[in-house]
Amino acid sequence: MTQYVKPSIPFTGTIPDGLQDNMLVTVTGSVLQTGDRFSMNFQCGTCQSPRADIAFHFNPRFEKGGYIVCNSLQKDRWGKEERKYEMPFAKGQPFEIQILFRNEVYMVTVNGKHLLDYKSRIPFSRVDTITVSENVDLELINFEVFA
Ligand code: 9QG
Repeated sequence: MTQYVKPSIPFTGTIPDGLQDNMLVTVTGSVLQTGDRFSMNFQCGTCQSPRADIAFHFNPRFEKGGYIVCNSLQKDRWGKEERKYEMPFAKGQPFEIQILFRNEVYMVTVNGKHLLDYKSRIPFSRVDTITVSENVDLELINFEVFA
């Protein structure tokens, strides 16, 4: 399985063969009119209590002009946020998010334009699950690995 088609939200899915170097994840969908944020997580399993560690929390927020919060959750605690004050998403509009995983860095492109890089605080080898929460409709989550 290399893709999830029209996954329902909230979504939790296994990353085929786990996160690995040169993997590209493409997520297409649209932002709902409702709500002020959505998030996508690359995490270590699905445990709810204690919460699974989140290697990469990607969290666009539409408040205050719009910005993106990136962070990691380890041992049930959020680390230091990395914020990007830019908002490539719009309520009601479609989007394409591409995340390339390389050398323990998450490289995020939105609608064909590079948005940010996030240096991993948790090794890729521990990451096996993608989740997407609230306020979006998804069309497709696609996984490819480049040689
Ligand atoms: O607010 O910030 C990211 O640093 C927290 C939010 C939290 C994260 C976190 O409450 O929300 O965005 O999984 C969560 O709890 C998400 C939805 C300081």
